[in-house]
Amino acid sequence: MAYPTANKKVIAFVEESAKLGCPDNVVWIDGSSEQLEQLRSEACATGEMIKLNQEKLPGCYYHRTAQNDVARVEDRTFICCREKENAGPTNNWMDPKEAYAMCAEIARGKMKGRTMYVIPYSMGVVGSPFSKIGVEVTDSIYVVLNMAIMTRVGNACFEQLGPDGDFVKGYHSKCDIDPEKRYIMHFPEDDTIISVNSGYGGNVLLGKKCFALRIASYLGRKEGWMAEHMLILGVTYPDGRKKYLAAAFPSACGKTNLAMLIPPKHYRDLGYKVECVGDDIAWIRVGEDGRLWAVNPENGFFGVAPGTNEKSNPNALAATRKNTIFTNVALDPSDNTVWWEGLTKPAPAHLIDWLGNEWTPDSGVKAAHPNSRFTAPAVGCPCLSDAFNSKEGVPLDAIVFGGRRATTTPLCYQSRDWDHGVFVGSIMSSETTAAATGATGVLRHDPMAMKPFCGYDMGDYFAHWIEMGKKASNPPKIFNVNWFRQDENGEFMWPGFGDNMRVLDWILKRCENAVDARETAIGYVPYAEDIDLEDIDCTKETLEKILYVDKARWSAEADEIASFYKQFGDKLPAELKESLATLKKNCEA
Ligand code: OXD
Ligand code: MN
Repeated sequence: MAYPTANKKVIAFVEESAKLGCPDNVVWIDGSSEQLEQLRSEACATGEMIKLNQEKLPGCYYHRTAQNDVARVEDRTFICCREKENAGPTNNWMDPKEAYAMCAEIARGKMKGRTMYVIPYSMGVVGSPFSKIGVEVTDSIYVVLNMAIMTRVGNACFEQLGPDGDFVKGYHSKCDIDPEKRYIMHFPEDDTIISVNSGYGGNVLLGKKCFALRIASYLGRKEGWMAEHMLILGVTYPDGRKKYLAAAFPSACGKTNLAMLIPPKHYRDLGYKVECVGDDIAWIRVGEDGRLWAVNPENGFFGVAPGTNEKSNPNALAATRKNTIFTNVALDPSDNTVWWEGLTKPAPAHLIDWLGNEWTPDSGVKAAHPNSRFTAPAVGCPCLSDAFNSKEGVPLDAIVFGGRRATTTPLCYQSRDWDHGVFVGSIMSSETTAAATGATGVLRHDPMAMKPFCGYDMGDYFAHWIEMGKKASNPPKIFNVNWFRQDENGEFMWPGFGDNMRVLDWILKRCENAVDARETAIGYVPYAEDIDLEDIDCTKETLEKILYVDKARWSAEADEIASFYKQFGDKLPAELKESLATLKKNCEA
């Protein structure tokens, strides 16, 4: 057979994969629109995808996953490094030999009767010093078509790889979508990922969480850079200056909304603009200028559909109107379009829900799955930054951490310095969401929003963060935000969405030393009068409340952090221990 690459390692990987899965055919994805169009037709012919109304939603398709396969499976996700200790206390671990043998057993022959597709893809702009190449083999057309949106796919990747370049190997097989045999396995020491028995995006689009976070975080530590679960956005000022920030939030906590924020009217009238560089993942390096530079390695948005609407995120909605794949949302049979909770009010009178059942507003169930998704090309986003395709990335002025916290954490605070900022990231906790299987709304620690995505020992990861601060002579300032504070009646106290611009404005002013702040037990908190409250549904009194630092609560939080930290043992950097001791002391003062 003639191969589209002379890279022997790629050929060997594809041949071994075919030997294992025993597909009827092997098809190499070249990235051409003809080939992708052919695959769309095939997927529609078999019912794997449904073609939507091409006038209202040109290039858009619909897909349902199996009912038992709708979110990331953190309990079945493993880091398979040789020493268990190196996976750390927050990851599941399996011995690589055992894991390879188990996966081979599960996957053997499961591609029989199917085609195996070989997807060469680049995370990052092809040819950028940040970018890295992966090859995913899969028996799913849905995966091919999603990867073609989420990454840069095609033969140019082989050109970049050359005859003996290295790449990340990804083996995906749907097998029987058996939840008992579903495994998402990472072999960071071998640049390898194996995913079996799932068809849900986060488990099978191997460029995303598996490569761009779990494997990349491991590579980043080895090579001196960072892979983070962060959006990247740019703010353009009325005088044309641009500032960039990266922000880490746990899954389904509004990263896509923040990344595509539309500023309140009076900011727009003055000429402020927010542009999106990325909504989920940032790869960050130290530049020659001593600043941290970030790129978004992805090429599309795999966003949570419910809640996305003309008001909450018109930019994301616009991005989904063309060339998008919708998964597990509801179908509107009246015009063959899609619907999800929150898209319009009231809901349509009749839909087909994500399970394929007839649905009416009084059915008593959700029409779209809470973790239903759109896979939309980044180019379709009206506020996409010019820097999106930049090979160098963008210089960061600020790093922001945030979780979903009903109490305790104020709307915003700034760390005292880089090391204290690493502490602030490490103590993030948030209520769980539908993005992963398991109970939702449970408060859990999620340091830097990386708990499910760090490919090695999290204690070493904290140390790597401290190290990066030393390497950067001019690092970004670090902040924490919480859009989710609730009052006694469980109502959100901050309106969020576009109004979050007011907090970003304060953050960026702090980066220029253009505004004062109150020094508190936890760091620098805004004075209420420094947050712009023009035309907002939030009073100064409410703002004072959500900026209040309750020392008693923080003292209890400090005890909680101490018990969370115990699991890291000697790996916990001294800088973090010191910050914790300072917090406790400040709360008692
Ligand atoms: C995602 C997630 O899909 O974090 O981005 O689950
Ligand atoms: Mn994410």
